[in-house]
Amino acid sequence: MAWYILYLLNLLWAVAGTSTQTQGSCYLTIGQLALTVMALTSSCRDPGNKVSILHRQMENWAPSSPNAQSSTFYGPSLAVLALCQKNPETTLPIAVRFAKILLANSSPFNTDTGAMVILALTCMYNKIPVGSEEGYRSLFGQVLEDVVENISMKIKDNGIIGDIYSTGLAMQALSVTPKHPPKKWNCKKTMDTILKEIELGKFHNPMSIAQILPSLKGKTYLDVPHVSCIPGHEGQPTLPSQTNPAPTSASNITIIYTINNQLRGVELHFNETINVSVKAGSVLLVVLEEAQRRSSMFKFETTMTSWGLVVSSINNIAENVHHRTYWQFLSGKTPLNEGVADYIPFNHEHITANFTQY
Ligand code: B12
Ligand SMILES: *[C@@H]1O[C@H](CO)[C@@H](O)[C@H](O)[C@H]1NC(C)=O
Ligand SMILES: *[C@@H]1O[C@H](CO)[C@@H](O)[C@H](O)[C@H]1NC(C)=O
Ligand SMILES: *[C@@H]1O[C@H](CO)[C@@H](O)[C@H](O)[C@H]1NC(C)=O
Ligand SMILES: *[C@@H]1O[C@H](CO)[C@@H](O)[C@H](O)[C@H]1NC(C)=O
Ligand SMILES: *[C@@H]1O[C@H](CO)[C@@H](O)[C@H](O)[C@H]1NC(C)=O
Repeated sequence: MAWYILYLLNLLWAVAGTSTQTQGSCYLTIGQLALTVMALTSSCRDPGNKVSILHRQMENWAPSSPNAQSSTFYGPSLAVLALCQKNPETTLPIAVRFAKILLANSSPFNTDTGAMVILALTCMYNKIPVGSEEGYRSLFGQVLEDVVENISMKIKDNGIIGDIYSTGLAMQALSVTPKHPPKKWNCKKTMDTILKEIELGKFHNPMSIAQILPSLKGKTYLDVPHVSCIPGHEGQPTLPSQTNPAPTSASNITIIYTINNQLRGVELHFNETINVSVKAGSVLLVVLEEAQRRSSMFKFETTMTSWGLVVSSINNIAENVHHRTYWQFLSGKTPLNEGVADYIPFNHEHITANFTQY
């Protein structure tokens, strides 16, 4: 039992370590710093001065704009959660300011972010120091109620909450929140559907496993401070042996691949399509490589992240956090719910990479 959690947190820790290396050892985002603190705590290591650095960064944090997209609150939610677990009293002013910003924001709801907000503010709600103003309770309670209502509207008939990759975080959120969803949540149905998706092989990305595991084991990120740290009990988890099935078919399929930039620099706009032939069962990344091999117009670059490779630039147009631009991938008109290194396209599928804003 325990090693599952250890495995998860070691994984998070390893991931945190990797991103430190790729981005230079002194630059971590607020969210990465928060994940590092929680991963260290739960693998029985001392986060040292990282907690006070995170505290200071959150004191100076402000949303990128008054109408910032919800997903930009994901990292700060992780920070409030990590700080709340370490010291709820000193986190109070930070959490109050964060809660007020959330109430004032009206951008479209994002399930992953909503789940993380619920975990963070539930931690605060449960740890409001005795004798504090009643106002804190009602502020956190109000935000929790709103977000729980929004998340409950994302519960589908088959139990999936948002999409399959937000369901794990949403399950954690719904199982701890003091505010009850207006729509009844059938936890067993969600669990059954997720187990089926796992059998179908949808959870092979290590980060997707890390985010679904706690819910399957009846744990949440709120359990992080309660991991028991007995010296000498940090046994190595046994990793399952690799069971990749041998590729069965060597036949080729054709993918119609479009790259579209109507956003950056009028004189740089382009809308190009190419037909690419790849072996059936290849991931989308192979399609991009084949397109690049055939035409310099389809040149692209990738960046390594916790979820794997992100396509950061195509035809010299690069994503930019300050402009909130990125390359969104679509099948027809539907955004993909996996990255290029995981998604397996089907024959004659029309894949578009569209330069857009979040
Ligand atoms: C914010 C966010 C984004 C932002 C990231 C930029 C930013 N600065 O905020 C934007 C909008 C650009 C984005 C893009 C995409 N995203 Co996104 N994203 C998230 C979200 C909500 C939070 C990530 C975060 O802040 N983590 C906290 C920080 C501290 O950790 P981090 O490791 O530093 O975070 C980085 C990575 O998560 C990375 N990243 C974000 N999304 C994705 C997706 C993929 C496939 C990869 C490899 C990396 C990656 O960007 C983060 C910032 O640098 C997660 C939700 C979740 N459950 O994790 C989804 C999530 C990771 N994204 C997802 C997807 C599908 C995508 C897209 C593929 C969507 C699309 N159709 O194009 C694209 C990537 C396309 C490409 N060019 O390769 C899925 C991944 C599922 C999977 N099995 O692979 C998630 C889980 C959402 C979901 N529930 O479906 N995303
Ligand atoms: C709930 O969703 C609505 C509609 O997407 C949004 O305007 C509102 O800001 C969300 N509320 C919270 C607290 O996330
Ligand atoms: C891009 O090209 C496709 C056809 O190749 C066309 O259907 C689409 O409307 C074009 N989009 C823009 C924005 O020009
Ligand atoms: C690409 O394939 C589609 C059908 O799959 C076809 O209609 C189109 O003419 C092809 N384009 C090129 C440039 O080969
Ligand atoms: C099959 O796809 C590979 C790339 O994966 C390509 O090199 C090869 O030329 C393709 N074969 C045919 C017959 O198109
Ligand atoms: C592509 O991005 C542009 C710019 O953001 C946007 O206007 C357009 O609707 C997007 N197209 C699709 C199919 O999402």
